[in-house]
Amino acid sequence: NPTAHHQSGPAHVPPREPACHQWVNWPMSSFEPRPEHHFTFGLWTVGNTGRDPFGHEVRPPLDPADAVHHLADLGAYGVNFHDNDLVPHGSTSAERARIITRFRTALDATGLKVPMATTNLFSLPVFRAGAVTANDPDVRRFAVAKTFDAIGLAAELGAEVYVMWGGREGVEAEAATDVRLALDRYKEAVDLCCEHIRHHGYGMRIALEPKPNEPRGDMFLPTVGHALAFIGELEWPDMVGLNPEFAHETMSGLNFTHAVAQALWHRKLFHIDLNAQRIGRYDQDFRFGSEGIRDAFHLVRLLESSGWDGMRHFDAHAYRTEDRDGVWEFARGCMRTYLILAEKARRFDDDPEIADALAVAGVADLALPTSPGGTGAEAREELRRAAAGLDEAALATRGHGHERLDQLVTELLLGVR
Ligand code: GLT
Ligand code: MN
Ligand code: MN
Repeated sequence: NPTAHHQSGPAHVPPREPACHQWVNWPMSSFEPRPEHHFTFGLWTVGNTGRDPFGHEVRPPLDPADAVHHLADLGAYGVNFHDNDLVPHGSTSAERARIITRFRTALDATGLKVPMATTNLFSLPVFRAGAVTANDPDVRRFAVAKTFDAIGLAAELGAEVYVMWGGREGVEAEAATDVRLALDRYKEAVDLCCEHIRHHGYGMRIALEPKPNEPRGDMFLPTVGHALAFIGELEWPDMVGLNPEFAHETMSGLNFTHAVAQALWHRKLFHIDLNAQRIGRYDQDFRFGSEGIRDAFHLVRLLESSGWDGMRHFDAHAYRTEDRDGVWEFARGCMRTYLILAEKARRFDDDPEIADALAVAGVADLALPTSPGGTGAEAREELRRAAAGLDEAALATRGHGHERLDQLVTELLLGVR
């Protein structure tokens, strides 16, 4: 009787049972990161102090040498940095030398490498209206000179890839820039860096990193596609490629795997930033695979099946909820998820039912040329004749089995295959 129950008052409501969680004790598997997997992290990633636009730091700064030792213990291959992650802005040359010696000692002790380095062209107030695309030529000269110094530091520590992320290249007040001129200046800066690298014989390649917005309202070179087109206008296009980031293409609502595939197709994938991101949000830089696990799977499958021999770099950071232990859980999680997905990708290729579904979908037929005779007049005539003999209605009505194929992907990822 609900009325009686109501009248009996809260004192008679039985106390809530404590929630009981009986988790399976998952056995330790073989997904142990090792240097040969080529996993790398930035000093700014594991060293992220949890500061955000609304809140202060929640973790103390991480000493670069400590970062090196921890990453090596976790099985990473390398560590990357911005000039000022390692050598704080304004350091004297004596301080610079001392810092580098200490860092190099840690690298030598652990065998960790520095495959990539970059310049911080976004934190200093001087870059508030842009760095290499600022309207003020003095700011641009300051930015390019800082980049030359950072390239020198990168070379000193053996980096082979130099990343250019234009964090402040962009605008909020549209009338305050001229995009065509800004691109002239962007090109000028990249050309200057290429000449600088060539002059010193550093043998380094430059990887441009696109991002649509944040911290600027609109940023120049917003997507992989924009950057690929831009490279064609450079003085040394062969020296310049892409460093696409999972979160950045996803922020644009684009398919990151397709962006990476196209960069590979143009032979322009020089480096990659792995993390996780939900569409329509701020730049989240979450642990790899923590969002969009299917997208992460397709990406790993692409990288692994394409024979990508570059770095698997995680440009991500631990949640702000975490202490130092949580940071190392985060780093380990990025690498383990990658390895688990690589294993799933191999299983995908070995699964007979999936092979059958792929055959029904005709995926392998995409490798067959549309015009086997080429593009000449005779071949075009042949193509016409072949098309004329086709049964359009039969082609139009058949199903392609994508539902079954896609469900098989889901079941593989959910661990029931
Ligand atoms: C910064 C940015 C990243 C870039 C880094 C390289 S710095 O953390 O959010 O996407 O890759 O400059
Ligand atoms: Mn990011
Ligand atoms: Mn990045």
